[in-house]
Amino acid sequence: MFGNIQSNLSKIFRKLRSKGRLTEDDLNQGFDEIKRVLLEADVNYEVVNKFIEDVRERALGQEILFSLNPGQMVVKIVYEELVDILGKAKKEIFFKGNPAIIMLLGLQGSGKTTTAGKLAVLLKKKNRKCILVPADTRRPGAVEQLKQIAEQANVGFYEPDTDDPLEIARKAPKVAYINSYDTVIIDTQGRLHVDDKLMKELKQMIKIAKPSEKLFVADGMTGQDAVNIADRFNNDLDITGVILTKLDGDARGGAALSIYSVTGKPIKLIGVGEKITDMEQFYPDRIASRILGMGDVLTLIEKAEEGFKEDEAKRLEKKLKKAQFNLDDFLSQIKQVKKMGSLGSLVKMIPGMPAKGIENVDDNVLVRIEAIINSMTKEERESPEILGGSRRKRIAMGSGTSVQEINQLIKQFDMMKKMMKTYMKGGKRGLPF
Ligand SMILES: Nc1nc2c(ncn2[C@@H]2O[C@H](COP(=O)(O)OP(=O)(O)OP(=O)(O)O)[C@@H](O)[C@H]2O)c(=O)[nH]1
Ligand SMILES: [Mg+2]
Repeated sequence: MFGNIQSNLSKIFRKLRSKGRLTEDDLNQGFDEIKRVLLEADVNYEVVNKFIEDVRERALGQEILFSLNPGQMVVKIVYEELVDILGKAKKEIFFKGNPAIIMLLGLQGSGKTTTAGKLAVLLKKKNRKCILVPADTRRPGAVEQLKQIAEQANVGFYEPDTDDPLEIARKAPKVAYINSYDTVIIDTQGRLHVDDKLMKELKQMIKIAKPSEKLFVADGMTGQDAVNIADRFNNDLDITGVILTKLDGDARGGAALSIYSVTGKPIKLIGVGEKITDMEQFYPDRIASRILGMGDVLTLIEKAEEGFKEDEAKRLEKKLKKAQFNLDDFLSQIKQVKKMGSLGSLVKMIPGMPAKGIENVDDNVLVRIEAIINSMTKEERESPEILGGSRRKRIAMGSGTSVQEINQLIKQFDMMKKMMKTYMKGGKRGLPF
């Protein structure tokens, strides 16, 4: 997620931090570079301009030029301003009425139907009883697609007896109520472009169904286009929030960074993969830290908690905090990660792990890491610093790997530990700079 923007920004910050003192020229040059990176990521032009002006004003106003660590100060300001334009705080899905109605809106292929299933899975965890309603009756196969997704999510499905979306919007809530569903998720039709006919139909549906949430589903890969369309939907239909999909790919970040500032409507959830469980709450602070390349220990811990037994997660969290992290933890974490699927995305959240290239960590590599660690004694796993040449040779023999691979593993482990220490020193929200 946001790999390019992340690596470009860290280059700029590294440069700024490498200077003991910063002149006004240094700062202005830094801001120009940040501006370029944001524009390259397809962030809306006006949003970028305002962002840079806000950062500049704060930076120059805070006597940054004389502060002890000016580079760090700049990063802190950029981080806080990023959190602001991303929407400040997380926003929950809002439920009103029985059943509560959630409508998913958006262009063709943005991910509405997939999102309907993901949302139902997410809400099930909050004890909501969902029924999926197909109001997209025009595209062949659309009803069937949603039906299969409902089966997969193991939630209710409304079988329409008409092709008229308005009729469906009228009947489905009643059927849901009779069958004790408390949440109705309506999947609507997408069009290639925004057109008046679509808007008119959606407006009528909204009038009939009275949804408490009108969520605009936007393709996170598309940058400013998504923002313009969101703006149009918002003007016509007064959307209540946004779901950004496909952030697992190489989304440049433009949509995520602009959509709240342009529409005033918060991003509530993000889609991070094709699987039905690949949806997350959107946390502006966590995304900002991810964009700044800090890794995302918080999200990692939260994900881990779902997969781990509760006490195992607590133990890990404690260790993470103290940065007492040994090779056993490294291994058990990798094993848990394996269970949780989507390895690439999880590993990327570990602080210090480079965003690029890590996607290539495949199961084969994991098996070898596991073999290496299993060939170590208990003492060696707890204190890897005792691993001298002869021990490494023995472990290589025992695990069927090579000394180089062991060297590499230890190097990665050391790097991760070091990054965690730095990160944790500043508290959970601190900056590792
Ligand atoms: N990688 C990834 N793919 C996604 C995500 N969300 C949706 N997709 C994919 O995007 C494609 C389109 O998704 P749909 O849910 O069918 O989109 P839609 O908005 O319902 O499309 P129409 O019904 O044609 O308007 C599918 O191949 C999905 O698997 C996501 O978060 N990540
Ligand atoms: Mg669809």
